[in-house]
Amino acid sequence: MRDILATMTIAVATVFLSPAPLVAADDQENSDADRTVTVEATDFDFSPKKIEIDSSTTLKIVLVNKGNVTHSWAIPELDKKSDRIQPGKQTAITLSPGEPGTYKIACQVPGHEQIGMVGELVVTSDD
Ligand SMILES: [Cu+2]
Repeated sequence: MRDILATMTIAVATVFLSPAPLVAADDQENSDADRTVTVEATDFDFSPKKIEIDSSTTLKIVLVNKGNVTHSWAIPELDKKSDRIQPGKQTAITLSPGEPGTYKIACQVPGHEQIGMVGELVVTSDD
């Protein structure tokens, strides 16, 4: 019994002392992504603007708002959009494009796309 308790204590301690950052519930939900890309939103641009993936890839986008106004990251053609987030906040979305092609990325806050807050997701065939 003592040994079991000791083992459990070590296991719990390991979880808490793990150097990996604690992830939010959203991240755990989407932990099956093949690739994670952190996109910084500024006023009024994305970095990176262009993302290239293979059509079999499940992509997770972590959007970090480094600007001074609300921003989002969306691919209307794939019906995928992040939450609109305040300056200093971040959010995540996961997508599996499937079909090769070039998809337009845009911030969906009114007016931002029109002043160039756009990007491109290039999905290449994996065969
Ligand atoms: Cu924006």
